[in-house]
Amino acid sequence: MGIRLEQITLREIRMPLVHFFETSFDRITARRIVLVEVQSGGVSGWGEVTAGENPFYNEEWTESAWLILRHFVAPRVLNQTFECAAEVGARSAHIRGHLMARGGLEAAVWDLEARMLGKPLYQHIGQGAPAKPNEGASRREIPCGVSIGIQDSVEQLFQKIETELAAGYQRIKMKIKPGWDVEVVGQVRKRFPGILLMADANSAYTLADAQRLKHLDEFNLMMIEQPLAHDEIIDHAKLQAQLKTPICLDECIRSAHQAEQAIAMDAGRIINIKLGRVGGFAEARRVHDVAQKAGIPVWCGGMLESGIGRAHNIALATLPNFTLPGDVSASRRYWARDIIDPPVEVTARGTIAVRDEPGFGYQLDREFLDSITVRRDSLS
Ligand code: OSB
Ligand code: MG
Repeated sequence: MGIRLEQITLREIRMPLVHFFETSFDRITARRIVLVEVQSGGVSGWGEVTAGENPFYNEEWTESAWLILRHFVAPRVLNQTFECAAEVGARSAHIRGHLMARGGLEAAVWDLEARMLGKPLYQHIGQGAPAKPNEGASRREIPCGVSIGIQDSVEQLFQKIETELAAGYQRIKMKIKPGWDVEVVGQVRKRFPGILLMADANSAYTLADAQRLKHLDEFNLMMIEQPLAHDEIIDHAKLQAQLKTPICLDECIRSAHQAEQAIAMDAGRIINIKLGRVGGFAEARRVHDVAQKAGIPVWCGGMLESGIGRAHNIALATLPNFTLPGDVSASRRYWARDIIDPPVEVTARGTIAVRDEPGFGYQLDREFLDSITVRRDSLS
């Protein structure tokens, strides 16, 4: 089956968050999200660009993603025929970086291909994946954790954690930064002695902070995520050698090759895989496979996605080596109203049930989507 991309539509939507989200690099209250719709033979596939509003997580942001897609990616794939979605990434591989922009389009083509085959996306991406130790097929329910941003007070953080535990979430990730780290993590651990807890620094430290970070070893954290620079692997290896707590790599893993290098030098013992950060499903699967071979567990990260990106993350997290609870959680934690129907919901045991409809598995709420679209560009 060939896929000819006959039309590509970019949209930007604006969605206010129900609660601000603060990391070591910024605080945001609303998202500006680029969506990509690809069409072939009357069928549409959808993808979401996971770039943030500012170039602070990595170098991409809403505007750069729009321009790269409009001027460089779309012209290279429009009216081209692909054997399969896995080939799409290569067509824009000579564009340096901009993996989230490229990944948004790539993911849309996987969704399109799954729909053309009448298959759920999770089954489609799972094809050829090595089986889990005890089961033959993909996971039908994915384990969920939550990522809780920096709050205005420790009391507010406690309240958030209570709420999420009551909802059933299996692990709590808290954001840290200098000034909101060892003390606060210690207080959280004291208040919630038994929970699965981890901390994410989003590159807020350097090796010079090793002594401070070592104090985190006292709190039985599952992992410390990306403590050092966004593009640094070697220093993470130097830090890991001094820490008992496993380091989880996020920002600095953009490809399977980098994952292999990081694993070889023991720069981290867990990998957070984000679909956009690695440029789409084909590379995400390769990162997954490299980690699985090395005995390194992975989990699915989040970028405050709307329903489309969220549904793609759910599909990704069904692959066998996604053994740890991820950052993919219910729509209602982010949005008063999501763009998909039904919204993503979490069971009382802190899981998301995988849906069996073709493609990403949810209906689009078109009317709402149109009402929050602030610009649109259709190319054919
Ligand atoms: O580092 O995982 C991160 C959000 C924006 C940018 C970076 C990160 C995050 C999150 C939120 O932790 C995960 C989510 O709830 O989508
Ligand atoms: Mg992170």
